[in-house]
Amino acid sequence: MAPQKTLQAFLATARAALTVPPSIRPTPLHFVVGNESADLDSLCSALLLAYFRSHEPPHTLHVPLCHIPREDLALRPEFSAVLKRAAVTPDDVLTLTELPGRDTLKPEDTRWLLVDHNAMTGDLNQAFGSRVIGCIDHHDDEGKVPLDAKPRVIEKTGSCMSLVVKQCEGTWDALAEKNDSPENRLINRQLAYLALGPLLIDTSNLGNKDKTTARDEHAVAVVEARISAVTDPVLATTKAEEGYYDRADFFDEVSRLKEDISQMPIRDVLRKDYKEWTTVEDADDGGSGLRLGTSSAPQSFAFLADKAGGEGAFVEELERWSASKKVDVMVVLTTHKDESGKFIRELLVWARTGPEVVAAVKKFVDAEGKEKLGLSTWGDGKLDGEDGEGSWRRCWTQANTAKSRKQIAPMLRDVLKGIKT
Ligand SMILES: [Mn+2]
Repeated sequence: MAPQKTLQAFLATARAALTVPPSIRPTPLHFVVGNESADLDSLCSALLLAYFRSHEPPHTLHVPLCHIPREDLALRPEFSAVLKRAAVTPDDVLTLTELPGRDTLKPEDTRWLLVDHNAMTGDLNQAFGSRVIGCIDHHDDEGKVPLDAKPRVIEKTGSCMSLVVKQCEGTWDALAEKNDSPENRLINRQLAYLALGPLLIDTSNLGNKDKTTARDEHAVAVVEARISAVTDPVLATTKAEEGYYDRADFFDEVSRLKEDISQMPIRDVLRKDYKEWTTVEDADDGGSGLRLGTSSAPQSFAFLADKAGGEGAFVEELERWSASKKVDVMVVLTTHKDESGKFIRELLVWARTGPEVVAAVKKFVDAEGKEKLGLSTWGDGKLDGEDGEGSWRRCWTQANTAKSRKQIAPMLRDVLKGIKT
């Protein structure tokens, strides 16, 4: 096994593979990419999996790609904070902006590993959907990745990172055993922080019983052992490197950054954690599938309405966003804690493009939503609205806080699939 690179050196190698003339680029070129919401889990899972796949036989370079344009990295200060612990900056990572154009990067010269999703979406799917060779994911299986793909890991865990750690554990142990120098320990401590960020965020510091699994707990134990293995103050340039570690402190730091949307305009809040599906394959290629858009926000609707300048102004912002994304159904899912510290979920669903879509969404509410999700009208219906038969919007408080986008999006996809287009 080749000696371990720092994450920064690894990313420089990956960048070089994208920027060299096509004639000397490794072929096929392997990529690891997370889902389009590009949350901490997707971003860090792609980095860590690409790193270890590149370090284990047959030492095929895997390029980790953030599934967003470079400018969108600025919406994710929590990612920058975790990267800092791994001694890299957002300038070091690779985004869609650095992906060479189709004129020089032929789909047949690429291979793609998906993390934190199991069906490629968006522009990448248009170009490279047929070049997916495996996945590691914790969402519902959409049946797109061939059953004999390797790896093909789909398992319910709080964080996809837990499955990535499981997958890489053997290689990581072997590399660490082979070189026990202080320098190498420091590299492994930096990589451990990369894993720890999403592990703690996705499980609320292992405190959310609805999400946390034994795999998540195991992964945290694995990476914390690597963090506490560094005690050499000579190499340290920061308090974190000196060996100081407190799980709650780290969790607080990252979650505070993730939840701070005070400086963000509403459009950026909707953009920061956005995921979209179409009901028909390749529908964005001029087909006639229905489009479902979903934004998750880490603050309440009251906060968002206040930020926008009132409920009416918030609905206008949402209208603009939904129109720009051309979605048939727009969903906003919020999470926050109330004054007593109780965890609250709220849900807004807006069927926008005609009576059939409205009927399907009402069916979801009556048949599944009300009972399974425990929906009750939000704010005396101040965010509700309809426009003839073609548009219908409702906002609720969601009593069943165990159901997140992971469960709600597939429910909505199911009712929308029933519509002939
Ligand atoms: Mn995830």
